[in-house]
Amino acid sequence: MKDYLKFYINGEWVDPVEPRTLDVENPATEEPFARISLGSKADVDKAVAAAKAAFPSFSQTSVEYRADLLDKITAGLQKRMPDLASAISDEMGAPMWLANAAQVPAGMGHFATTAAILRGYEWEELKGTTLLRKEAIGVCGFITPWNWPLNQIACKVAPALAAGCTMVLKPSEIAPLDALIFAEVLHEAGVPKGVFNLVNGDGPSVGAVLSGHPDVDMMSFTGSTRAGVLVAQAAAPTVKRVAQELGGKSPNIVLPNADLEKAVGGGVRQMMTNTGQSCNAPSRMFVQKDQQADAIKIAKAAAESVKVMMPGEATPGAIGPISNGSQFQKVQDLIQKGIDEGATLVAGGTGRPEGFNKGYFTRPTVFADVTNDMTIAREEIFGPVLCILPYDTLEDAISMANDTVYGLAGYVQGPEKEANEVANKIRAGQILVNGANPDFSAPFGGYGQSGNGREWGELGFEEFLETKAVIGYKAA
Ligand code: TXE
Repeated sequence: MKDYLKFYINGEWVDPVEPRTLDVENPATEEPFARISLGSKADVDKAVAAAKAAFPSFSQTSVEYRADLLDKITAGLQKRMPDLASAISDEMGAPMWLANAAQVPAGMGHFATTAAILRGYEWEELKGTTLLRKEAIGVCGFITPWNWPLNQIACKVAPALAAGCTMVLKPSEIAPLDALIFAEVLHEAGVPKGVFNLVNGDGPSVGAVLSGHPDVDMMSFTGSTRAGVLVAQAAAPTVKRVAQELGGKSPNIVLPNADLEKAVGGGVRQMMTNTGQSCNAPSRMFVQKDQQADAIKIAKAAAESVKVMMPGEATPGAIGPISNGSQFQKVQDLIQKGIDEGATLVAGGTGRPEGFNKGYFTRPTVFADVTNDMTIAREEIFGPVLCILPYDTLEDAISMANDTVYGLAGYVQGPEKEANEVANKIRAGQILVNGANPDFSAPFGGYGQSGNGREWGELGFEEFLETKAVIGYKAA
């Protein structure tokens, strides 16, 4: 058991105002292996005060200075990659291969992409005698979850630093350890004191206080729609900007003339990645009625070929446990609900996979004959569970795809022309055509209850800017 009891405030590692601790559990063993402190309002006040004091000078630093800082952070993250990968693996159960190949590189990617955007960004635009000027929004509050922990921190911190903002981060209390290493990297890179602050804690005590803090100008939240609404409610009386990246139930439309083996097999594997714990996971697969039997055969074989392994031993493609006990129970309950509501269980099911008697390991599961009104088609499961829904016509598929409260991502498989047309009809923030890889320079964010605003790339950077209009402007 290791203690990580300090917070990073005003450039120093400090004790919490009131001692209160939380054990961090390894989801593969169900054993606590580390302890963090849980912060309180007094810690948030200290961190926000430090960020507020640092803002006037940091926001006036040069673009070159901040771009160089981002480069130094990228180099620092690269150096600490082994530590970051094993912290993420221990705290949320990512297999080491995935932590090394995706969890850490995704985080680093945001710093490199943002540095390039910053170097080419036009901060002023003259329209006649009106000057439009971009300025940093101010002090930002960040609340992040446990499923892609470093990625979700980096995609907020990188653009905020680039913009000249100062900030307070509350990482997930379930996966807080990578964030502490991240803070060390920022410190070593020379981020000035007070610019970046970290307070650990839970949602109701630290997250809610940060969200409602009068000296915080913007909140950026990633997590459940439930908590995202609470953040927005707490933020409303102080009229701050609120960016929300929330849940999803993303459709994956397999066109009738798609390569079925590739489309269905690829869709299953993508669903299982990170043990199904990605907000943009393609969790509802639409397959034409006549192709059900073939698709089910392919999906069954693909799901059964996904190995479930201990994170440290997992071979590429294998999945680890679900990240925490309450999420494990939620996934188990939803699999049971799918069975109870009459969906056909094609692969997997409730209970742990063979060979496991502890740890939050879950069987890669596929349901067929799912209708869009079933609970498993409506609620975000956030586990390795795929629903296959049959459709008659493409119009039916599109209308079912859009019949959801969410709108984070969409997927289309099939010949380009038709796939592009379908992509235009899906109401979601990001559409991936024919197994495309994520693009860190493309905006990421949702329609509907999947959120507000965009992260990643230039649009993600601009979320941290205010626009000032200087009217009657004449160059002096
Ligand atoms: O998330 P929470 P949970 C979805 C997914 C999952 C479900 C529940 O469906 O099954 O959410 O997961 C902080 N004020 N996603 O309960 O509670 C909390 O401390 C301020 C989707 O773990 O939303 C943590 O830092 N903050 C998702 C963060 O919110 C509050 C990623 C996320 O935790 C708060 C994770 C409050 N009142 C879960 N309550 C995605 N979009 O990627 C909690 N928090």
